[in-house]
Amino acid sequence: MKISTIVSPFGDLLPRRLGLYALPAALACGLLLSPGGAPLYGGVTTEGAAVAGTEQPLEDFEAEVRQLASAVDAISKRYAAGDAVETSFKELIEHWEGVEIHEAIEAKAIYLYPPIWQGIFSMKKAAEKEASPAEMTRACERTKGALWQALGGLRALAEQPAATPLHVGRHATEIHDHEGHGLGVLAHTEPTNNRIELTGDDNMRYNKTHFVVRTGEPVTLRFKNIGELPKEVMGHNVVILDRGTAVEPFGIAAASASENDYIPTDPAHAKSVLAHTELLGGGEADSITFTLEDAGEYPFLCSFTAHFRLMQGTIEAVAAADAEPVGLILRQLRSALEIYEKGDAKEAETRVLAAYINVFEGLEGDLIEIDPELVSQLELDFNAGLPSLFQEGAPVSEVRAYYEKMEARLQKAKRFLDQAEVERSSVF
Ligand SMILES: [Cu+2]
Repeated sequence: MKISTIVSPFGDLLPRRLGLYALPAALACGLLLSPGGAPLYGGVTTEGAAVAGTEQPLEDFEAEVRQLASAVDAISKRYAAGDAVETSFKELIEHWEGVEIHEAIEAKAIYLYPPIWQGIFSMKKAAEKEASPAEMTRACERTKGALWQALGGLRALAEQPAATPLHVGRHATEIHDHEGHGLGVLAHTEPTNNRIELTGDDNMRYNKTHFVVRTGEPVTLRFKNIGELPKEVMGHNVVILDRGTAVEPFGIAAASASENDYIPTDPAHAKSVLAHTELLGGGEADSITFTLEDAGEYPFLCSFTAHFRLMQGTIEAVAAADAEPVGLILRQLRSALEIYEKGDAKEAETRVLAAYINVFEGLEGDLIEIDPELVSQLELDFNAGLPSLFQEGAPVSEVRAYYEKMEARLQKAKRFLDQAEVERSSVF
């Protein structure tokens, strides 16, 4: 959802690419080209190429990045001259949220997304604390660098769409940074429909490791072994254990139950098994249904010999009230905070991003019509505010204070959404 289409006084009246930013584009070409005419940041040269799944040619994205970069430069200049830049940030954010490349990154390469927000946020922060012009310039360079990198990332996608499985959508599982390092499994939270879709592969990986379901209602779990290897060497299953069961001793005991497809039969371990799929070879699938009566975390694992070391996760059962979207986001953010306190800033960041992509994005559409500024602020919170604090290694008290502000904004969003729901239902 693009904020500028709502906020911009031009609305949809002007074709954005042709009209709205034509002037800054012309200026940008002058500002950003080196004397030889080559783009300073390494522009796109792939002519006529388009990112798989979008109709948008890369040249259009490049033009958009130039316009954004020029807007960033303008802020830097204005700041150095001592002029107020507060409204410029609003415009810059609206500009960024309105361009096509924004949408392409969101849909195709989400790992390119946070650095841009972080850049914009660092500019905003520099202004707020009245930093030196040099510091503002650094923040501006950071933003521009992230924009050009994003363009480069999309170009790479366009050039090898098949070789790099980077497509990241709402049901995405794993995200990577631009060097291809995994940023972790992106499924810590999703609005639950009590349906679990899980795959296992020949690398001994589940595609997801965390699910949220509602207590007291049937859960359907569909599991597929998407590998090619036979069950004898790379069999996978999903075994759901009772709350509090230690995975490691269970997994070790299960290894000696090969005659029973690795489901232990001794009473001590058998009583921990709440449900399990068949043991599957490559290409096979199985579906099971079970109900978790009590709230809490239920471990699951693949019980094939030693697979639990890589293949395990948790199903979190929550009361229906905690399963509504804002409740889910808040729980997820709190878990990010806890993880951060334990020293894993990277994982904390991943959780925040997961809450953003898996849940908040789904609310944006309704919320944007009610309070676009609130949405804009929350976009910043998710993509830059909280992640920046994690990256900086900010004191826990500061992170908590930020979370509390964010929680207040999310509660406000929830009130709006609840109100809208009431009004909607009273129409019918
Ligand atoms: Cu396995």
